[in-house]
Parts: sequence; structure tokens; C-alpha cells
Amino acid sequence: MELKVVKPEIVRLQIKEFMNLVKERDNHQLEFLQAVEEVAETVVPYILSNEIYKGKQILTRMVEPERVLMFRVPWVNDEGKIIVNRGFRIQMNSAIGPYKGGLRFHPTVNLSILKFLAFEQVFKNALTTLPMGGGKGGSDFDPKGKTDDEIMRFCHSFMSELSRHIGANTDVPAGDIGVGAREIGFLFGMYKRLRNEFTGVLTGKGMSWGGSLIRPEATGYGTVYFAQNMLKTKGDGLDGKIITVSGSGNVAQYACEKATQLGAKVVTLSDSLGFIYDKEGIDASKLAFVMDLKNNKRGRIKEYVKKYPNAKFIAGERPWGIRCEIALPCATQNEISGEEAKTLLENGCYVISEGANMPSTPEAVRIFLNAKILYAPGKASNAGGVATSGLEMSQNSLRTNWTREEVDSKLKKIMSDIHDSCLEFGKQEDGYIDYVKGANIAGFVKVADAMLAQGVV
Ligand code: NDP
Ligand code: 2IT
Repeated sequence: MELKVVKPEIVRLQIKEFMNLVKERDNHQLEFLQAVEEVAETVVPYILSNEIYKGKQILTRMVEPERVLMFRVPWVNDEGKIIVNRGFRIQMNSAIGPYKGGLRFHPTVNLSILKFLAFEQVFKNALTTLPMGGGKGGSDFDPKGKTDDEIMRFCHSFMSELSRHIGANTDVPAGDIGVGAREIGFLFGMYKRLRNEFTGVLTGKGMSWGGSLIRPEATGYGTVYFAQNMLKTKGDGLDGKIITVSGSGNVAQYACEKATQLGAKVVTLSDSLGFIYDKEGIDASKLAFVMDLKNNKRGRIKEYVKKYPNAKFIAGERPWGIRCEIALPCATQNEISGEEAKTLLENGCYVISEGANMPSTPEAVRIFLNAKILYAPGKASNAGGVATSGLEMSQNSLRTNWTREEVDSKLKKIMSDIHDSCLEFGKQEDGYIDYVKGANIAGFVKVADAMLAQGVV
């Protein structure tokens, strides 16, 4: 394809004008603006140099959700008190398939957070090579400290409204922060009751009722597979590497598992209260303790040091001051500041594969790119989760179950294909691979071309 050369000052002006337009509407939605700006910086130049997108307002259309649902979620706690939470579903873009994306239950959830996540999801899902549009949802409900019965009543209330707006061919939610196998079970139960149909309306389901093998592992495994793909471009591998991981939930646990299986040593895990540092490495048996602690007992990561007294718990801090070669941020957005990014580099870190969505602040991203290290943004490196959700949808439609090996090999192939797409659009003249640019443009092209074909809708 012939690309037109556009002067840098014109590009800068266009990005500024575009961002002003978005800010005029949503000036207070800081996380959403952050996600949009990161995409605009790489995609606006591409649009300007590519005649087929001229005047089509593709990006202007992409930042406006196709539909935003916001609803009351009343429920009764164990003391008999009525609590009212707020529920959301952002149906962002359906150009290449039904809306697809997780549900987040966390007290910080608001429109800005969910619009940023839904916007990222559109690009991520396009990168997976599977036919999925983008969406995201959730609630400001805080699952911490709630009993199983309270969680069930909340999920049932949430689904009693959401069920009107979703469906296996319309919108297929899944898990995210605060939403795991337990919540998906309660949500699915209420959907099935209300609609009287057993369909693949949610992913992350249990194995005996339509779930896919490897879906629980997929995001963490995929993040590590992506790091492996990046290292391969330098003739390097994971064996013997020291890795810092943040978070101790679904993504962090399986990133730790796969990295350890591939010969690396994971030395940290964290939660919102602080991080643990285990110099000797978090091996399979220690990870089994963490999984039981977090998933069954719903405990805090600091309890690790009671069981393993050689490890340390550092309260109120994140793990980025610990010396490592590879960092896998797997907790939440904006969890690596500019200062922390500098510290990581000073300590010799040269690979960042994001398991979380937008964990690096814009300053941190700039520092990583300027230093030309191997840096993968979440929309590429954590896409294994939603990709395997796509594989769960395929299995549901075919009414079949693939083996662990089949799903894992498809996941590996998808992560390697995503890496290839980043290379196609992100390789610089000096050979450096800008994965941010690569992922943004590759995701954009797929969605934009579908939007062009479908006209102004
Ligand atoms: P979980 O709820 O299983 O775990 C979240 C972990 O992150 C917990 O350890 C939690 O600690 C920590 N955390 C959450 N919020 C904060 C915060 N504000 N400050 C510090 N720590 C925090 O969620 P997941 O593992 O599923 O998700 C982690 C990240 O991965 C998110 O960014 C999510 O969007 C992303 N992701 C998830 C996918 C999936 O398939 N689940 C797919 C792709 C991306 P605490 O318990 O103290 O809150
Ligand atoms: O951010 C994400 O990609 C997810 N939370 C997973 C979404 C999904 O539909 O599996």
C-alpha cells in the first residue's frame, strides 16, 4: 500500500485537534482520555498518510460507544440492609463481531474506567484474529469481605437487568478484576433462568457447563508467551531470568505459573496493600499456597510471609524497585509511574509484558520506548484471555470441547500471530519494534476496514 508522507507539524496539529474534540465531550474521563490519546498518537499519522480513510471520521466514530447502559443494582446484604450499586455495560464497537469483554467489580469503577477498558478491548479483540467486537462492563460493587450469599444476590440482581441487553450473538461478557469463576456461575445461572436458554452468553464458565480448558490460565500464560516471542527477536529466552510480577489474582497467578515452568524465577507478587519479595523464587508449591489463599480463602498476599518466613512483605509499595530482567504488571491501570519505570531500567529490566490493562502511565510508556527495550502494551500481550474466550465461544457454537493441548496450542499460535502483526506495523527503520505503534495500527486497520465496508452506521 502506498503511504503518503505527511509533515510532523501537521500530524501534531491533527492529534491536538482530535484530542480537543474528545476532551470537549468527556473532559473529566481521565483514564478514557489517556487510552484514546495513546492510540491517537500512532493511529492519526497512519490515517493521514492513508488516502482510504480520508474524511471518513473513523477514529471519531470509534471513540463514541455504540451504546452505554447504566442501571440500578439493588440487593440485600446478610444483615437485611438494602444496598444500591451502579451497573454498567459499554457496547463500544461491533464492526467485526458481537461485543466482547469482561465485567469488573471494584469500588473505583465508573464510566471513565469502563470506557477506557472498552476502547482498548476493541483493538485487542481485533488483534486476536477472531471475530469479536469490543465491550466492557461492571459495577462499583466491592466484593471484598462479602459472603458467598451476598455475592450471589448481587450477581443475580446485576444480571436481572443486564440479561435484557446481552446474548450469544449480541454481547458476551466475561471476568475481569473482582469477577472470576464464582461470579460467572451466579451470573450465568440467572441469565439461564430469565431467558430459558443455555447458550454461550458468558465466557469463563465452569468446565461441566460450557467452559473451555485453559481459559482460567489464558491471560497469564499468553502474557508470558508474548514475552517469549519478544525475547526470540533477540535470540534470547526466559530460562534463568528474574521476573517481578504485580497482582496476585487470576492473571498474576498464571503468569507466575507459566514463567516458572519455562525456567524463570518469579520473585514478587502483590495486592493493593503491598508486595511480597521471595528471593528464592515462587515455585510451584508456593504458588499452590497462593492460589488456595487468594481463590479459596480470599486472603491477603501478606499472609505469604507467615508461611514462608524467608520472604519479606513490603507494605504500601509496588514491586518495581526489585532488581529484575523482566517485569509483568498484572494488577491494574497506572501501576507503573515514570519514576518506577526509570528504576526498572536502572536495575537492568529490559522486557515489559503487560498482563493488566494500561498498567504503565504515559510517562512510563515514553521512558520504555525511548530506551528501546522490549515493551508490549496490554492490548497485545494480555489478549490471550479474550482470545481463549473466543475459543470458548467457538466450542459452545460447535457443541464440543477441545483438549487442553488443542486450546493451548491455539493460544500459542494466536500470541505469535499478534506478535507478527505488531512487527508488520511497528518495525522501525533502525530495526526497533515499537509494539505500541504496531498493536494500535494493526488493531485499527481491521476494525476501520470493516467500518468502511459497512458505511456510516
Ligand atoms: P483479579 O481480581 O483476579 O486480581 C486483581 C489483582 O490486582 C489483585 O491482586 C488486586 O489486589 C490487584 N489490584 C486490583 N486493583 C488494584 C489497585 N487499585 N491497586 C493495587 N492492586 C490492585 O483480576 P485479574 O487478575 O483478572 O485482572 C488483573 C488485570 O488484568 C486487570 O488490569 C484486568 O483488566 C487485566 N486483564 C484481565 C483478564 C482476565 O482474563 N481476567 C484479561 C486481560 C486483562 P486486591 O485484592 O488488594 O484488590
Ligand atoms: O481485559 C480483558 O481482555 C478481559 N478482561 C477478558 C475479556 C474476555 O471477554 O474474556
